[in-house]
Amino acid sequence: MASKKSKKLILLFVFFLGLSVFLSAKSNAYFSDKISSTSSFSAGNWETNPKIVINEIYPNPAAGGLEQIELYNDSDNDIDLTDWTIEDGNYSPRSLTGKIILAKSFLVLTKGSGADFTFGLNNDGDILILKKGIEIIDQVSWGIWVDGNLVDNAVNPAQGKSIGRYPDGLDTNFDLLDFNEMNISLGLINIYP
Ligand SMILES: [Ca+2]
Ligand SMILES: [Ca+2]
Ligand SMILES: [Ca+2]
Repeated sequence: MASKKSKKLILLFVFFLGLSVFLSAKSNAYFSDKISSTSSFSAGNWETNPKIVINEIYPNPAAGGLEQIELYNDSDNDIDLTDWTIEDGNYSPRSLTGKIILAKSFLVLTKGSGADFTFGLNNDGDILILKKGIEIIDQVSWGIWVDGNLVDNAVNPAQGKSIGRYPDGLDTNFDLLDFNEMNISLGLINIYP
């Protein structure tokens, strides 16, 4: 009698043990699915986000030159910049609608009335912000521009020189390291100084 009862208890115990293992495995699997799908989603987001960067900045042109900005498309797809904007520290965005940047290619924006932008790139420091809608895709500060973290600002280029990422597209989000003063190469690959 007693052994039958304890057998029953053991069976019951084994049943609940199995049930709890099953449930925890299931919830773990669910949890890990959720985690992995979340992380792959955000990784995917980073991957599929258009990998366009502000690649070279020419704020202090040689006499007679125009300020210019080079964008670089570090993805394998051509990207339509409709609804994209670029702005400097005056935060008056200029539309890039109608422009297309080809895969692994450059797009040069030139200052001038009727040209691509009219804001001035301050020689002693400024910020450039590239946006897709309201989403910031890339931003770069140089010189003395106060962006909350002066330490990582890229250097001011001398007159007639630019600052550019080397290699093209390098983006560690630490402008001082990503950008070097270099000879201008607007529309062309950046050349190490
Ligand atoms: Ca300037
Ligand atoms: Ca900064
Ligand atoms: Ca270049």
